Amino acid sequence: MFSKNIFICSWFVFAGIILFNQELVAAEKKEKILYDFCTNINQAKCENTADTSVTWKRCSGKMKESIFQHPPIDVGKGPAKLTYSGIELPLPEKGEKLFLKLNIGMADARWGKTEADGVCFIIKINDKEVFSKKYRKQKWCEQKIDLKDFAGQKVDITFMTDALKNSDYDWALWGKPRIVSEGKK
Ligand SMILES: [Ca+2]
Repeated sequence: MFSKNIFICSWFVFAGIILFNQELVAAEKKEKILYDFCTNINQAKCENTADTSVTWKRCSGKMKESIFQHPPIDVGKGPAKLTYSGIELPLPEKGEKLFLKLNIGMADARWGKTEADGVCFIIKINDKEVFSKKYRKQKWCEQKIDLKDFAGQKVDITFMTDALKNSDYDWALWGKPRIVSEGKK
């Protein structure tokens, strides 16, 4: 009887894992990428930065295609800026929604005794701030910004990193930034 119960329990766990994985696959399928910021970086205007480039740096050991954006070494110069102009956002079809999706994180590095304080990640759309977060972890943090207020418009999108009090190890990453529609399979 005991071994029979173990067999039944194992079967339910196995079935649960299968169903869970199927849901993950379905969730992935729902996302349709409309604009990839890494691919189109040559279209963007880059200002006031120590270094901005597309990269595959690690964050908590996990690599993602990313935009590396280091603010100026001299914090008095203000934030680094990367502006994509004239992006045409479609009107979503019934049952769909538009989002700007990405991960933020600081690239892996041994900081030692430094006073590294991270950066403030900022996104503006047509000069309106739609995202702002101070962050210093070497760990991906997923973000999802609803673009419903901008659907059907031609927009300028600016990614900014502010050094805060110092620029030590301000190895800021925008992981896989992209505009997507979600909702339909
Ligand atoms: Ca900093």
